[in-house]
Amino acid sequence: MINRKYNGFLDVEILNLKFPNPLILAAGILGLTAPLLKRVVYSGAGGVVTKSIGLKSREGYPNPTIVDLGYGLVNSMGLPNPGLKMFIEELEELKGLKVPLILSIYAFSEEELMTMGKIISKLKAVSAVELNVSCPHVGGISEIGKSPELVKSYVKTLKDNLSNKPIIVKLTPNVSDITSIAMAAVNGGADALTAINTVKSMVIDIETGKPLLAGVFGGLSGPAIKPIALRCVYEITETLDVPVFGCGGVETARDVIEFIMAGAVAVQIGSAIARRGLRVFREISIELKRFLELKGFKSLEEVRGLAHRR
Ligand code: RRO
Repeated sequence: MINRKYNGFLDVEILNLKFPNPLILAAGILGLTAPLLKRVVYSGAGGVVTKSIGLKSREGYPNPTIVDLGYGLVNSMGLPNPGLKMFIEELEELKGLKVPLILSIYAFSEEELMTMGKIISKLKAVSAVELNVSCPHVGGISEIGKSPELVKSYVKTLKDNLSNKPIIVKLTPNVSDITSIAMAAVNGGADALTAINTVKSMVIDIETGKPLLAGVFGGLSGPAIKPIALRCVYEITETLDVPVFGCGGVETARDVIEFIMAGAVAVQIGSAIARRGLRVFREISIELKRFLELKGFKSLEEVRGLAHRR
């Protein structure tokens, strides 16, 4: 069993789930095994999102799969995962987790999603599902998140086949109007949104004159995309009254405050762990409390959406 202390006024309740703090592990980092996910919780995360899991296993792309540019990471992992049936063994070990566990999933067809929804409905360890329709460099997935019709239809299919678990839809920034995609997700039955997945990008090896990543295209994450993510959260929450998890370049308490002021209910943290280690969760929590105390805010709710005031 994992014992942890609650942090008082950093608590947030979203979708009837209690998060002891608003700092949640983003999909894709350390989310493939039960021991790693437990370590993230011990390190002070308020919740965790698993690596995206599909119905069938996938090897992912050959190396190199990640390039560190200093101001951000470009990854082209290619959705490596053991498939849902194998991953259930990891989830079995996570039943006693003291923070919400969000299962990230993807599907190449609505039939696959139907099957997955029925299986996931029975999984006690799963508090919510994050539907990934937004990986920028895996064909068959990236197209879903750019089409309002497909997003609505995929979300509805999941909704119809998933009982008793909220659905979060992770959106791509690689569209001209993210609000219309957000609206489609909500119309399909999404209970919350995550903004944003990585920004489609590439890196060239000037020695060979070829793309550096084996998958050619990749997704940019980290500090470079924070202003884009903030803009997306702001645009969505300006129009829609739906909980939005901010994701993209969160490294400090200042970043968290910016996302909450833009309208996010909580944030997800990924690349910062690669850059600073798992201590980011505790360090940001301490900084965050200090900020709230200093400014006289009694809770994060008082900060949320401040940037929308006119
Ligand atoms: O596995 C990946 O290559 C990957 C995924 Br599923 C995603 O959603 N976003 C990303 O940047 N990489």
